[in-house]
Amino acid sequence: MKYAIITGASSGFGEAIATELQNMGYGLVLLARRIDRLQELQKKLNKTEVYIAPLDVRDETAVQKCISELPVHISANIFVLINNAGLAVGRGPLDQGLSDDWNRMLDTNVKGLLYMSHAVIPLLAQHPFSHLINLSSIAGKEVYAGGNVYCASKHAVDAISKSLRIDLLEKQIKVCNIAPGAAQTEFSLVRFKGDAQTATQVYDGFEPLQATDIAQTVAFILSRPAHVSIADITIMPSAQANGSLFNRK
Ligand code: NDP
Ligand code: 8X3
Repeated sequence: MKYAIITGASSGFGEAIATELQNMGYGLVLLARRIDRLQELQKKLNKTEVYIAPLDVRDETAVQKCISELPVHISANIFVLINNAGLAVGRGPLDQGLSDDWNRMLDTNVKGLLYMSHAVIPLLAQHPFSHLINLSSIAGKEVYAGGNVYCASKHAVDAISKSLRIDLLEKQIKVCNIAPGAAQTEFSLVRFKGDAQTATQVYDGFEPLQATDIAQTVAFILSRPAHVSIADITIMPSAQANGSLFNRK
């Protein structure tokens, strides 16, 4: 069986991708900090083998330990890494921002993605035409008001995806960068630190993407023939033109 590792599988895109990949016949390695959420998901995903482990991707030692402790039948068959774990914390002018928020975003979105990639690439390299998929954002393509550090972190993901495509060319690992626009998950609730009203207002007056839209995009990427590499996908709600322009009714 082919296995896929998904970070940030306890919610939103990661959870939806896990469901989609189960339906495609993959075994799953699901990682996130909230192990109770992963246990619930493991119960639901009963059509395949699901290995779960608590992991904070910001902890380099924990990342290395987690990957090195995978059972051999899984570690020998890793065909997909989805670097999905990430978050925005706060939104506003830089001079009014908090360094703790910046550190959480940069440590998770950039350094966590590097730690995971470094640990898993040797496993992917055992299988020609395996996939490394990074969740960047429309915020990795352009900046918007108040987005400063989050946008910087996702621009970094975009740059790392491009660099990995060069670094992994000879290893025959396909690298894809996905850049979604506004999607209704727990993302805004996290960004606004539990303020549900402000989080809901983000999606006022238009139909946002759902996590399943991203999961179906991942399924499309993974189902291309070996000679086809989907390098970069920007996917937005129909009511979104760029990082900051929405057609709200
Ligand atoms: P959610 O908040 O619903 O999910 C985020 C996931 O990341 C959770 O499973 C969370 O798990 C995990 N996570 C956060 N920090 C860590 C950490 N330190 N270690 C391990 N896991 C962590 O948001 P989305 O599903 O929307 O976001 C998924 C990705 O997509 C993120 O990278 C986000 O930046 C990106 N994105 C989101 C968009 C949107 O509009 N929703 C648009 C474009 C990109 P736990 O808390 O259990 O650790
Ligand atoms: C999440 C989408 O527009 O808030 O990456 O940056 S946005």
